[in-house]
Amino acid sequence: MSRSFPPVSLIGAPTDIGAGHRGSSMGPEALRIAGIGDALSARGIEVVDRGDVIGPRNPWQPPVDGYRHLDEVVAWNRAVMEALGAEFRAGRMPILLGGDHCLAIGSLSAVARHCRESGRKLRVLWLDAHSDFNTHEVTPSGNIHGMPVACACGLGPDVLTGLGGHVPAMRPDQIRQIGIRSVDPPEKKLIQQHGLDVYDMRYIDEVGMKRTMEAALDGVDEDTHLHVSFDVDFLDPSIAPGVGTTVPGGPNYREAQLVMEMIADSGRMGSLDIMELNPALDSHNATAELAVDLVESLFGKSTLMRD
Ligand code: NNH
Ligand code: MN
Ligand code: MN
Ligand code: MN
Repeated sequence: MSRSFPPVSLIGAPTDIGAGHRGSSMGPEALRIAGIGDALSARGIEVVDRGDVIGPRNPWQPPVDGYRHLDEVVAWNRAVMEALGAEFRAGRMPILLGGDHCLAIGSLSAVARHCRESGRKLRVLWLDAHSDFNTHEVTPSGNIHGMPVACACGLGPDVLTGLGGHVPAMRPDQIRQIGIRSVDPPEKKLIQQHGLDVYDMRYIDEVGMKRTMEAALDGVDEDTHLHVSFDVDFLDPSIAPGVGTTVPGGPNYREAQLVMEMIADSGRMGSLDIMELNPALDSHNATAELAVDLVESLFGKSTLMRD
């Protein structure tokens, strides 16, 4: 099958403001060096690199009231939300190059707003080892990269939950989490209370990745905007060491390719985050190169034999 993709805009957000390890601030440049722009152009996609949004430096302070760097996180997310919003208004597909995963608060706010304004249905695929559903009351770390899904569902400080002007930005039933294998005990309670759909590694091991993705994509139709939030720590650390919080037992190379291919086959991806890549912990940019390889599949590469 041949597909056409809308024009793509790359937007870097070079910060580790919400993480517990320094270094994901170098993620956007590592993805560029791994050739993300050329890889997409080579697939016939019109790509513009908008450069980086800017925000405050990381003061590397301990958490206050369960949040580390809340003011700075707000500033970065506002910048991300505005940059993505401009791309949606221009009819383009934004790819956010993180940066740590707290920046998904800004991208989810922008995507939710785009869907409200265009009357489209929203489906978020959250590819991650972690659920990122913590609140300041229960967080074990104070790191806001563990909180973006909760914030999008209205659990969090007003400055973050209200970023896009509509609280909550989305409902839990619009989200599917895939690859989960590290959830903090009180976070698990919150997930159960809010009915979040989690396809954890146990589920994937039992039913297989194909059926997992069929379930996660069920109900996606031509009116659906699919947002993919790809935390690189989703991948097994044996193939993706360049992240701050590795968790063993993740999807292998072939499973990850299938995830991307099935998303491509849906034809509905409207926006993408590539988050948590940490070049300071990587080996010769291998994790960045793997991320680019997977992004090519997201844009239809590995299904060429099925044309
Ligand atoms: N759950 C932990 C926390 O909230 C770790 C979150 N780390 C992530 N999330 N990388 O994707 O601190
Ligand atoms: Mn994450
Ligand atoms: Mn993670
Ligand atoms: Mn759209």
